[in-house]
Amino acid sequence: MKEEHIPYGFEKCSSAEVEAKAGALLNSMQKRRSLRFFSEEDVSKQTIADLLNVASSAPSGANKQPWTFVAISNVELKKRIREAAEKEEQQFYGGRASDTWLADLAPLGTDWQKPFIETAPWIVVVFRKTLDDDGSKNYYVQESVGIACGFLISAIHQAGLVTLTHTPSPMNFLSEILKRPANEKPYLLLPIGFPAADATVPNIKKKDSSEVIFYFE
Ligand code: IYR
Repeated sequence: MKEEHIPYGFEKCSSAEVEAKAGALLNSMQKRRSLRFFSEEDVSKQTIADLLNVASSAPSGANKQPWTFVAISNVELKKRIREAAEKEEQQFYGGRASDTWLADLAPLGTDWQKPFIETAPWIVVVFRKTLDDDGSKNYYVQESVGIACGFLISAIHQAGLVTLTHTPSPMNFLSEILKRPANEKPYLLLPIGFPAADATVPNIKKKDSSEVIFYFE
């Protein structure tokens, strides 16, 4: 059944303002980096709630919002998740990953150890809903949840915090530890917090825009 349409309430900016806003956003977003070294400094629950509500405002297939965000600051739970993630990662780095994959990861300097899962004040585990809670179909689930996570990563940066997209593989242990129902599958784990005072990042570069952006005018 078609819903009533209501006015959008758009606040129009001049093209000069639009250009200035886009430029400022580019400048800000180009400073974003995936961080692996976190401070133990606390982040308020209100902050996390606001960021997760930004993520949950993302567009999704048929507006079904096929996601669940589980935010964890509980120390014992973070420890259990770290231990379970490291068990999987030990196997990944110790033989499950192909030599090509490990060679591709080498510039990042990652290994099986994931201390950030415990150090960061919050970790958020994102679940994708293969089916909705009422058993109805969801659409473009991977795309929708990916877009919501993009919103979240961007919001975390805009709020002055840092994160990392961590994908322990396989990550079914997250469903068990966090007691999620069978229609939800773990999608991504994001530690959220402030960077450690001595945090470093690998000296890697993004592709030049000429390699990734093409125009027809
Ligand atoms: N899940 C592992 C491996 C890993 C895989 C990719 I692709 C990365 O970009 C980074 C890491 C880990 O988190 O270390």
